[in-house]
Amino acid sequence: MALKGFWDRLRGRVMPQDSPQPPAPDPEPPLPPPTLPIRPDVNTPPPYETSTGSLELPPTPLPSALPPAAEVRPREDAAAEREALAGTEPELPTAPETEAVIEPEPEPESEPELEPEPEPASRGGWFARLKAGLARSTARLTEGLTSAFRKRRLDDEALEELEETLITADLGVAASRRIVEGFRKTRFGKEVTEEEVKATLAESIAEILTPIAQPLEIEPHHAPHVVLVVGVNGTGKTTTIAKLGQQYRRQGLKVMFAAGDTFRAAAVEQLQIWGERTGCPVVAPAKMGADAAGLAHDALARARAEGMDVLLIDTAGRLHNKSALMEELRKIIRVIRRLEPSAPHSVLLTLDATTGQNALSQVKVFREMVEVSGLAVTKLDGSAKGGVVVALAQEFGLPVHFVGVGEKADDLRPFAARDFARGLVGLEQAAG
Ligand SMILES: Nc1nc2c(ncn2[C@@H]2O[C@H](COP(=O)(O)OP(=O)(O)OP(=O)(O)O)[C@@H](O)[C@H]2O)c(=O)[nH]1
Ligand SMILES: [Mg+2]
Repeated sequence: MALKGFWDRLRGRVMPQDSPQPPAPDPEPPLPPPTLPIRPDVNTPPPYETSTGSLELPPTPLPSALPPAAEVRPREDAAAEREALAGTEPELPTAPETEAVIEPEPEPESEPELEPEPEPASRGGWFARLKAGLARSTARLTEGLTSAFRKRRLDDEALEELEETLITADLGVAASRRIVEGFRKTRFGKEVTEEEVKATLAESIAEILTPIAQPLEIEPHHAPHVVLVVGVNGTGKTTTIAKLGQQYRRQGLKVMFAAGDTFRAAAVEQLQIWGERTGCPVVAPAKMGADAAGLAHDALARARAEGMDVLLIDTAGRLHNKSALMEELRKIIRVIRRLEPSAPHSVLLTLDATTGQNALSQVKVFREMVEVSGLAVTKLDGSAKGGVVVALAQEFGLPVHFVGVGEKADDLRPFAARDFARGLVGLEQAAG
């Protein structure tokens, strides 16, 4: 109960009243035969119930370019199913634990045409989109600056106001202090214009962000490079996988998706639709509630057999408590290491920028569960809290690989520190 309360607080959500504990789950089903059938009927969704009553994050108030991820299982079912996961250590499979199905890889001639990359080689075009995406964060930040710095001397009072503005804009206490101390050292007592303050601010922010702006290097010699994507429900795991699939395919890599969120039919379907759109085969559970670790194991075996360069594994973000989620994620890792001891090669945590400071707690909790190797910060387009990226950089120093500024496959870009910093304070892009 205490853990449950903690988990809900972490998500900053008010959850529906707990359901009574379900009866003990059935013993584990017998193992299926070790070979994986190719199932051409994978597009036929299994019957499932949908409801929209207990979404755990508010819907993003933007036009949806995606199949909604809103369907939620009754909590009782989830709890019962997860009890099995939280139980004693299962035998590691010598054969896959679940029957997985894979969409046949599209014939080359029927492969969906990837849309041409928008604004090819146009860094300026992308910057305009980033800046537009950050507009709400910028507005919040510059509102405070305008009142504090119109043609005035940079004194203690002004610096205090600056610090407050930065904290209000979600940059966090430590980063805000660091920035203000920089101002104190270089500008104290001088007359400053708002533009000068913005330029210096952008430089200070870029300094904090530069060390963590690191691309996610795919190492094709891993064949495949396995990326486990984790995060609280609704933070953008599935969408980010789709966006990454599209990008890597454009780079000429062979990419496979694994629908490891095995408890929601809608989650599996969402990934399958993205697989079709981006031309990435999807390994999906044969039935809802199948073991996620077994599915990941099967997916890795398939990805190897089919010479994939990248395997992106989707995971559930919503479990009835923290220990159940931790157990599931750790089990996935244990089981895929049976096949490939160096996997997963990346553990990507998705964070929803609209949750602001809550993103910091999410990083802490997920790092207790798994070895998070990098972050993707999504929904910067719908957020007034883009400053949280600076707080994340200051507090954890984890690489930020990508930022998401929309729901479409092209709305994910590598994280560029200087551009982000200038966009955040509302300046034009720096030359070079
Ligand atoms: N505006 C905006 N919306 C986004 C972005 N990334 C994801 N979304 C939307 O956020 C919603 C949730 O995204 P999902 O990818 O389904 O999130 P998830 O983490 O897989 O969620 P669960 O499967 O429920 O755990 C979807 O409606 C997405 O279209 C982004 O960068 N910007
Ligand atoms: Mg999902």
